[in-house]
Amino acid sequence: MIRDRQLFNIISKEKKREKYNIELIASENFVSKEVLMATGSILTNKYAEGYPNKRYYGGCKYIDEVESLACERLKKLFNVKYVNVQPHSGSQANMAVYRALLKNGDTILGMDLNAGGHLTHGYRLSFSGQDYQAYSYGLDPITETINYEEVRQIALKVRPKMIIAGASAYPRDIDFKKFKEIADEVGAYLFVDMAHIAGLVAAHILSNPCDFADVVTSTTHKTLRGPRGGIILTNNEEISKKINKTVFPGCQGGPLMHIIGAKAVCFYEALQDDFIEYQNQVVKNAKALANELIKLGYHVLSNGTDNHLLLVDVYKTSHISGKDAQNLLEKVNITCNKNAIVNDTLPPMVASGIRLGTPAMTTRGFKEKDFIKVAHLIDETLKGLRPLKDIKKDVIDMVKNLPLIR
Ligand code: DSN
Repeated sequence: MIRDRQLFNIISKEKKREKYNIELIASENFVSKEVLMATGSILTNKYAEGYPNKRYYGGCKYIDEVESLACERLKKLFNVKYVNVQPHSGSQANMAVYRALLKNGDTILGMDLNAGGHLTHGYRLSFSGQDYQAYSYGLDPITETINYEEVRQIALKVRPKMIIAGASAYPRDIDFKKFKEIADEVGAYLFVDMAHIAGLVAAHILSNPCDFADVVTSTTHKTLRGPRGGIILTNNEEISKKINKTVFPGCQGGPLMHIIGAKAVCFYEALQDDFIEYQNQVVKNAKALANELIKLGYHVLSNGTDNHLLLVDVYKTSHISGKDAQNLLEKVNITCNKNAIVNDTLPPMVASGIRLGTPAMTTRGFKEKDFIKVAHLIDETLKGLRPLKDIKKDVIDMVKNLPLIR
C-alpha cells in the first residue's frame, strides 16, 4: 500500500506525460526495465566510500562485485584501460578531471556555449569559467562547423593547459585526432566530453575519442541509454590514479551504488548486437528528420547531421524565437528545447533555434517514416497551418500504443 500518495501521484502524471509525448530532447532517453530495476534496488542502502577492495565501510563484499562488474564492462565497451564509474553526474566527472589535472587559474580552451559547448567547458557562470582562465572557440559562420585551423590559432595564442572537445549541441562528427594534434602542438592535455555521442561511439558509428584523448568523460543517460550519472575513462595510468583520488575523496563521498549497478546493466546492454542496430536507427532517423525539415524550407545548421541531433534556425524560417517554438510544440505534445545557434542575435533564454534529437523516440520504436511525419507536425505547428488540437491528436495517435518501458 502506498502511503505517500502525493509523490506517487505526481510520478504517475509524469509517466503519462512521457507516454503521450513525442520526446525530442537530444539528451534524453528511455531506460530498460532492468536499468530501472537496478536504479530502484536495495543497493541504494549501502555506504561504500572508497573503491573495490579498499572501502571505508564493512559489508562491501557484493558492492565490490557490482562496481568491478561495471568497470570491466565499461573498459570493454570503449576499449580503454582505466575507468571510474563513481561520478554522480557529467558535471561532477568534468570537475574531477579539471581538479585532477589543473591548478586554479590555469588556462583552458573549450567550445563556446553558444556554439554548442557545455556549461562545464568554461562558461563564466560555471566553476569551469570561474576557477580557470577560460577561452573558447566557436564555429565557422559559413559552414557552421568547427574550423580546426581557427582552434589551432587560438590555442597557439592562449597556450591552454587543457583543450576540451565535445559538445551538447553539435550535429557533426568531431575530428578528435586533429584536436590531439593541436593539443600536442601547444603542450596541452586533450580532454573529450563525449556525453552526447557515447552511444554512437560504443556502437562504432563515430570514432572513439579514447583512442586520442588523454582523458574522456561521459554521462550514461543520453545516447548510452543508462541511468543518470557520469563516468571517466583514460588509457594513462598516472592520470587514472589522479582522477580516482580526485573523485573520492576529492569531490564526492559515498558512491551511488544503485546507480553504479544500473550503469553495469547499461554497459551490458550496450555490448549487445541490438544496441548497434538501435544506434544506426538513431542516426538514420536524425537524417530523415533533418532532410524533411530542409525540404520544408527550414535552415538546419550545417545542412544536416552525422549524429543523433540537429539544430533548426526557426527564427530565420518561421520568424518565431526558439523559446516560442518550444512552447508552441509543447502545446501539441512535442517536447524539445530552445537552443542558441552560431552568432545568435537573440539572448540565450530566447534563442533563435531549437535542438531536436532522435534517441528517445527511436527507443520507443520510431523509424524514418515516423520522423518524416514528425517534421510535418512540427512545420504545421510552427506555421499555424492546422488547429493545435488536431495536431496534438495526431501526436497522441502516433505514440499511444508504444510501450514506455521495455
Ligand atoms: N543538459 C545537457 C543537455 O541537454 O545537453 C547537457 O548536460
